[in-house]
Amino acid sequence: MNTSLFRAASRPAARLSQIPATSRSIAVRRYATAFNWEDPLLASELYTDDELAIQETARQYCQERLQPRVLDAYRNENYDRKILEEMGELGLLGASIEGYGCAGVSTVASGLITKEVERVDSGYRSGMSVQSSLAMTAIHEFGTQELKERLLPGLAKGKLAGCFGLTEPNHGSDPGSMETIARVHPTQKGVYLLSGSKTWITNSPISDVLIVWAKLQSTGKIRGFAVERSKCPPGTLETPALKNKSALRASITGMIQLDNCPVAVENMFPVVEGLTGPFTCLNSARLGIAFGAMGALEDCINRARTYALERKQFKGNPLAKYQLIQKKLADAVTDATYGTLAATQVARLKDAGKCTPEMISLIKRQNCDRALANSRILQEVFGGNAASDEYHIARHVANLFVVQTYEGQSDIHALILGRAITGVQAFV
Ligand code: TGC
Ligand code: FAD
Repeated sequence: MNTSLFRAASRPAARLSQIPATSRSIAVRRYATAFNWEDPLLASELYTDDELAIQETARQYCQERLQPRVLDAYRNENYDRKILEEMGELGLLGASIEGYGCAGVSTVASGLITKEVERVDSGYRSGMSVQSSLAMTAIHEFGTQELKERLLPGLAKGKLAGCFGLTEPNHGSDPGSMETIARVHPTQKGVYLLSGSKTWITNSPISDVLIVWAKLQSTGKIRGFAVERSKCPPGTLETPALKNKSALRASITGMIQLDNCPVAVENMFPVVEGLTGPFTCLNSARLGIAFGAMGALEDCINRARTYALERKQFKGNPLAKYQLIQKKLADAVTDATYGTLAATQVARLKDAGKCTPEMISLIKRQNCDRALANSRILQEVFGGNAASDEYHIARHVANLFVVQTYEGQSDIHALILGRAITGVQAFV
């Protein structure tokens, strides 16, 4: 018998009245009087004054400059290239990078920017994320000093546009099997020839700097290249747009086709090898998406609530009076609240050097899944009017399907988590 445990259990417990008043003082329980449905658990109290000011700047730009353009952009599948320059002017591009003309803000502030952009449209957030988290992060983390100094300031200002080519027609969830190759130029010293094709690449048709991940023919190892369009001879680089998308129509998407495209060895990332390179950039972009998806969901909530208060059915009652409608709103508000808090916590951990990729998989998956599921249910509040694009809800629903798919489809993130939980690899 464990006698010490037995003795501890038989010792009389201290009466609460014997505990010093300071330890038990919940003298008067006070509750705030007003519940704020737009920020139910007061996430804003977790942000610094600077972070709140940055969010406000981003929100003002997005509501005043992007929201009025989005319907036309979506209808005509037309991405306005000037948006990158406008964002650059405000310091929204590569915002968490220090130096090179970037703002150097916290990961939380960067997430809040993403949330405000996606509140308008996931496609606008996509264009910004690819420029910032994927193209700029790749150069910042892995490029030579010369590449950083030459390319980052132009990307930060939006004067240069960037993209990130990992996915191929035959390899999406499994980029490790990519077929794009880089071989040493047979006659020119210090030059690689890149051949292969990448597909579903955000920004590729307008990009000046294309980050391309390819296998070295000599070693079979994946390496990253910053391909500069202006340096590619005619016929070696094509970036046709993929038109008639059913979602993400306010962003521009295309292919990257490389046919013995010469790239100087100085444009190859010198140190990083294997999937660690692209996945390091994806960690940053996936964290941004976890915030962004909550912005899109909050816009759906706001619109559905307004509609439910204004639309009357049965004896002149607003839809908002009916319990089934209230439940849809309660579920969505709850998920948006939890998702925002979780993303904030992971962003703080990232700045403290305590974040793991699995944490990011957890919030990318959960926030995208919940944003998609709730937006789809909130769509029902609009009845037939949901079919009109002027109510904006159908656009968010269509977009959120893609957001749940790119940067690792949700089930892929479940398998990443499953591997971390069990120690058993599902991908082999
Ligand atoms: P696995 O064996 O797991 O890993 C291979 C190597 O990579 C390292 N690694 C990571 N490093 C840093 N961060 C991470 N998150 C990492 N995950 C893995 C790992 O340590 C290993 O290193 P080493 O040195 O041992 O070689 O690789 P796997 O082939 O088994 O991978 C499986 C899986 C599912 C994890 C992976 O392939 C995956 O995540 N697939 C999803 C693909 C994806 O996310 N594609 C995104 C394309 S870009 C995009 O969609 C942009 S859209 C943007 C927009 O428009 O907003
Ligand atoms: P697949 O890999 O063929 O997967 C199809 C389905 O099978 C998915 O549901 C997946 O979860 C499931 N599946 C696959 N493997 C497994 C498994 N082992 N176990 C269980 N289920 C599995 N890529 C870039 O590189 N850069 C970009 O800028 C970019 N932008 C994009 C923009 C848009 C609008 C879109 C639609 C895509 C973009 N992508 C980009 C590509 C995106 O990352 C891929 O579509 C995504 O990674 C999924 O790959 P896939 O489409 O080939 O699907």
